[in-house]
Amino acid sequence: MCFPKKFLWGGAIAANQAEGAYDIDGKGINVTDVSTGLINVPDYKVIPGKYYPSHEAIDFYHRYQEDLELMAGMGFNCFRTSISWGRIFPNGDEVEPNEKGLAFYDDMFNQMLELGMEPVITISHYETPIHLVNKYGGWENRELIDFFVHYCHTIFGRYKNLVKYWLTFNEINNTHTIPLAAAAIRHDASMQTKFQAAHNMFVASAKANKLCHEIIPDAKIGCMLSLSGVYPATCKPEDIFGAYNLRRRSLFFGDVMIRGKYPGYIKRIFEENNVVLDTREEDYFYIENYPSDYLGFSYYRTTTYEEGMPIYGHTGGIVGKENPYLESTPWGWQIDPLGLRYVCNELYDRYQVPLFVVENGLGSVDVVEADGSINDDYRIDYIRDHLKALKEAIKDGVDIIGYTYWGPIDIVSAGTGEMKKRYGFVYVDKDNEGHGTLSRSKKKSYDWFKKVIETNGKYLD
Ligand code: BGP
Repeated sequence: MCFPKKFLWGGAIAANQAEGAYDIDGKGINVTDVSTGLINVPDYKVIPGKYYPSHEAIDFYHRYQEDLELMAGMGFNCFRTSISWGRIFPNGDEVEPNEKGLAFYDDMFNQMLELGMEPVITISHYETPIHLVNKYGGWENRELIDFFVHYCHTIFGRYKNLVKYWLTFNEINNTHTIPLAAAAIRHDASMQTKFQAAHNMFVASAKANKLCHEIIPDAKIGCMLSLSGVYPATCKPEDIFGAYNLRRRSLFFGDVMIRGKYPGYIKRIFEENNVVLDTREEDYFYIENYPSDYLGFSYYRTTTYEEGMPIYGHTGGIVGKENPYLESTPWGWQIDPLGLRYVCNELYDRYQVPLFVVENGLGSVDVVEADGSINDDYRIDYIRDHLKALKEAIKDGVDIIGYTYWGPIDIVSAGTGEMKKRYGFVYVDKDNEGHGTLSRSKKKSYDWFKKVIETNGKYLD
């Protein structure tokens, strides 16, 4: 038993971390354009003269033809990226879309299909127009539901013959930890604001699901959560229950979006924290009747939780106490392949819908040798071990439809804004200060991953 026949093999990026061209062809400014890295406090507007790594990024906007060919060269049969909302509706609240933005993605998706790659498209990957934050207060405001639905209507209609796999909000559960990026609310938003924003996004997502099925009957539309794992730090019952509860802070999002209703445990959290949601009767109708078709998720690492400890999170998920049994990346992300098998089982037991690993990868420091080669054996090891774990999860009976490796070409790190934190099979010559030729070259992992795909995951060692 191995990977299923039509398994989706590919890579994943996001517009804001790759495209650059942040103010070109009518694009508006979005939430990541005003930040130098999501772990930093955002500026809420572009400060003239300040260096923002994502403004040029790797210039995928002008180089995607070459880059997509490199991806197809590894045998990818799918490719995940996002549509930058502000290229289509610069401020987010316009009636008429920006034709240049629409045409850009027309070309890109057509090229993917010509190269044999199914587009997997995130509708909102940390790219809400900043105008919607500054004028309306972001997703806390119900008006955003209509703006989002209008945006979805526009892109579903335009790309209905090109895109069959959609995801609504990237890592929607990061509303708690990276509020501006994930929910377009201020970085210091209250719990009340966060849950209200989440509610409005649930309604918007359900409405998008409905619309998607009406406009593109053969499409699948999923939700997307950050689901790196959490273990109890010890076998002390308080740690075990605390870790369980902490995990439910994330699973809550899946519970609403897939199971279609608010779970009992969250009502208790609302009560204890004086959270009172502003809702309409029809919200629950949409949430219940238009759930996600599949669960897309990111998995990078695991962490541990000890009762009472302060919790924070970043792009890799919740950060707790270090696990003495695991090794870490240079950025302190603990590497745990078995954790991926654990999480796949956990999620499938809970939801019974197809799972799609839409992000998994190793951010590390790469060295270019004198002969130009880059020997990233550590990356090969990371992927090999995670794919082995995924294989085991499939043997356990979990329905996994695909694996898109995060950052198959080096891009700007979402969390830190660095170029030094590289994930790619393809190296991009650019440093943290923005210097470099932007030329692309293959790392050792490129040919290795190609062989993995060629053999549908049989060749790993
Ligand atoms: C996820 C995001 C991605 C991506 C990844 C890696 O949270 O969906 O956008 O960047 O994390 O994080 P980083 O770039 O901070 O290493």
